[in-house]
Amino acid sequence: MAKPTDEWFGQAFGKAWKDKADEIGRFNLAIFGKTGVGKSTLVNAIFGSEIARTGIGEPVTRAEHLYLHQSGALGVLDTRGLEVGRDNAALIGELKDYLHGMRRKPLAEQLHVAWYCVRAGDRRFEATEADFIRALHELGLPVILVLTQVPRSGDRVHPDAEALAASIAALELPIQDGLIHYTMALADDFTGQSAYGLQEVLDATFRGAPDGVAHAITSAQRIDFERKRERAEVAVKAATGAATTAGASPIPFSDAALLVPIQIGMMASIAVTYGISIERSTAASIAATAAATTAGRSVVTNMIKFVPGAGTAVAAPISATVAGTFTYAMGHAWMRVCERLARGELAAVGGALESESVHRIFLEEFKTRASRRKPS
Ligand SMILES: Nc1nc2c(ncn2[C@@H]2O[C@H](COP(=O)(O)OP(=O)(O)O)[C@@H](O)[C@H]2O)c(=O)[nH]1
Ligand SMILES: [Mg+2]
Repeated sequence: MAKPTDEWFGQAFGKAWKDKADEIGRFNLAIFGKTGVGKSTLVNAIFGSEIARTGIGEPVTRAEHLYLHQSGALGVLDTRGLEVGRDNAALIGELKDYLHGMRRKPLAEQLHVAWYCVRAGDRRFEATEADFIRALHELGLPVILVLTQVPRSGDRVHPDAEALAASIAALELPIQDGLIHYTMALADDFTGQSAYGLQEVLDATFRGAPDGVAHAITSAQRIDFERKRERAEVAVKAATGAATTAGASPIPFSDAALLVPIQIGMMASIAVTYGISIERSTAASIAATAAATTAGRSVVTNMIKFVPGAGTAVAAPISATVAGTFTYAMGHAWMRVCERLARGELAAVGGALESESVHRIFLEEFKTRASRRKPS
């Protein structure tokens, strides 16, 4: 087996990342509502700003009024040049064509959920908007109804928004869970409004979407770190189990690199779940495990000294317990790094400062986890 040098490690990590991203696939969201109600702002608040910056996206129908923006595990279908309410027939017609073309494609290519946005301040909801929502439902799309830019005082939303919601509710539209969501996607310092309601929209999106895209939604969204942690822990558990099995042989210390592919797969999976790009997570994974600093010595030989019970002599075997603990600690240390990266808490990409912070955070958490884990 090749020595896990930085280059080797980076390539193996990149390949594992791509495999994992392919496996997770894509969550495709359609957003509708009148121009300027806050659709893009809401998508960005929940999924990050990548989508808005990707420009106009690709037209997906011949009539070219539907555009799909893709970014990692997320696809956003947007409309251009047609207005909901005014151009319902044309819009629904194009959507029907699109959905028809999708029918035989894999799940990751299909449209999963629609958000319909109404700006609370407009104080009106037209009959044609209700018709449009019913038409979406008939096309088989779960519709999540969102009131945008709803001012709130304490835990009381603006009475006008409540009145608007009540008038919409009276229409008994076929919407997800029968719920109308109040939201404020952006905080406003001037009026003192804070953002709220985003988690509820995300939860409804999970309920509406097929189970097969839950991992893609988890990966694409950036507000619910609890869900990311849960997914990442599944990957850590699986890798810990695999490493324990491998260690049960028991493997000689010099063959400890046998564990590395298991750990690379685990780390790539976690990076994808946290929505860290392939470039950034590859750089961070190298910085974290720092094979470079030890001039080609394996990650394992570099770090195993922190695992209680591990021999330090080259001839000493690695036990199942040590192999498991080692992998478990690595997984949690890497989760910590990915969470900090995803929250934007670490300095610029690829810079020396970021590499140093990544390495320090990883090692700290690794040591803590390795010393705390009880042998199973
Ligand atoms: N303060 C505040 N402004 C918002 C909010 N949502 C949208 N806006 C603003 O409303 C305008 C239109 O929003 P945009 O997302 O582009 O609307 P879209 O045409 O439906 O995609 C922009 O200037 C946004 O900054 C919000 O929740 N709070
Ligand atoms: Mg927009």
